[in-house]
Amino acid sequence: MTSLNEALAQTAHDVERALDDLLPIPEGAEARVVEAMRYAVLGGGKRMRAFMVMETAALFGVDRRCSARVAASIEMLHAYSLVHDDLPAMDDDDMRRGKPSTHKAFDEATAILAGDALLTRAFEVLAEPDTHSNPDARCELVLALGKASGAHGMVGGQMIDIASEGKTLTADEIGRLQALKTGRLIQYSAEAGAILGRANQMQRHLLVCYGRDVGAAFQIADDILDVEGSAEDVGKATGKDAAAGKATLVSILGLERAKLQADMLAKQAAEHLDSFGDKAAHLRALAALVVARKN
Ligand code: GRG
Repeated sequence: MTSLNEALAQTAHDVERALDDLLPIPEGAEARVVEAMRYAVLGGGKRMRAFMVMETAALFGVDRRCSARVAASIEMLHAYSLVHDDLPAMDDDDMRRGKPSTHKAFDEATAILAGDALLTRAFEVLAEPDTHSNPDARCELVLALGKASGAHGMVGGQMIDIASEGKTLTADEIGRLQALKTGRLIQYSAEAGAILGRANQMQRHLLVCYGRDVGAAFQIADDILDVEGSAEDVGKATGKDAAAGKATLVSILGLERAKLQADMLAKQAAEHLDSFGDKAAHLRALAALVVARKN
């Protein structure tokens, strides 16, 4: 069995290649938007969502060429959310992944279009026949990603976040906001492998629970990094939540209890994988890494 780090590096390599293939630069003036898309999605990021897709798919012996396409699709959608989130109208961040944000490297209009086109391309890739020979599987992937990323998922969470500025949220309200804003895409990443592998209902449910708990642990770890991490390690400005007076589980529970909560969620996530045996070792290790990470 390869180590988690080797497996993460292999996935990053496979997904990078898939993204490169899936985003060819066209002739003509529209080339600029594809250059911005490539700038936003290639050559950076931990590829955690991609890894979850490929590892959950591997539980069912799915061809890596198919799971790499779904992994590339989720990374496109994730990159769109980061490009739009960094815009002056949203979080107004100049740096992302240790380099200038897309609107800084290009311009705001191009960044908006690049985000839009990454979002659209993500769904297009899922619908293409090379993603799965069974059209039902492709349709289920499109449906699940739509639910996870739209107004009842990530975009809804972002809206709640914006609407909550200056308000005091309860721990439950913060939990819901985060489950939508970041949790749903991470949950989808684990569910996607089950869809690709034509898993039975129980297997799919267990992977959804795993993804949900990893997502919740990830978000608490992100909030802890915003307090404890350095901008150099994290690749973007830190301390933004406190500066914006934003309530997070860290500000409500305190650092120590937030860390305990994240650890508990990571352990619970791993327990959902018991019935998958040794094949799920990397996914269990990922749950632990999510709360121990420094970036
Ligand atoms: C603008 C439509 C729209 C949605 C924005 C997800 C999101 C909603 C915004 C991202 C802002 C943010 C920093 C959220 C905190 C959690 C998060 C998604 C962090 C970035 O994900 P990582 O750490 O990033 O997986 P890498 O760069 O490793 O891919």
